[in-house]
Amino acid sequence: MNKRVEIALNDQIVKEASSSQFYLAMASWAEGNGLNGTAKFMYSHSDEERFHMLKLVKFVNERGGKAIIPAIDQPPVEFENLKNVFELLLAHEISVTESINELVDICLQEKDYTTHNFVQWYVSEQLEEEALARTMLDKLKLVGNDNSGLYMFDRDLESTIPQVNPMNETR
Ligand code: OFO
Repeated sequence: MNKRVEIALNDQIVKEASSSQFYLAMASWAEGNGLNGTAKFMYSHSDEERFHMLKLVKFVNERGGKAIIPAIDQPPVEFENLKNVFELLLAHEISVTESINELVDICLQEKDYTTHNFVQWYVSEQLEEEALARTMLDKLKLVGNDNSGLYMFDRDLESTIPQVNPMNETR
């Protein structure tokens, strides 16, 4: 496997693993604050990110590279409020999209079209995740500080959770 592509894929493994831990921290915070819908959504999102990481690990190893399982910085323990959680989620997803775009660029520069093809899955995934985060934030802006609105937002989130367990997805 092309060395530069391998390094970029391993960097992406770190980002996906960090995303998983970040959303796990959000899930745990939400659970501790009685926001059960948000907690379920974030637990599920954390699982999805772990799946994104695993998909990269397997791809690197199957193509003759060496996947490195990274240590991860501790995510925050406390969040200001629900809006803050979704603001951080959107900012995080935007930074992951930038790094996926960087990865696409490296694949093209190195003429690694197989990896380029593989990475397209992540390009679409980021598009969906950013759109979802923006929708959530728009809703939260409408709700403001209204407690009954926040209650309904949290309750509605339960039905937004993907029904399919990403860990069972095949590529
Ligand atoms: Fe891995 O999809 Fe977002 O971060």
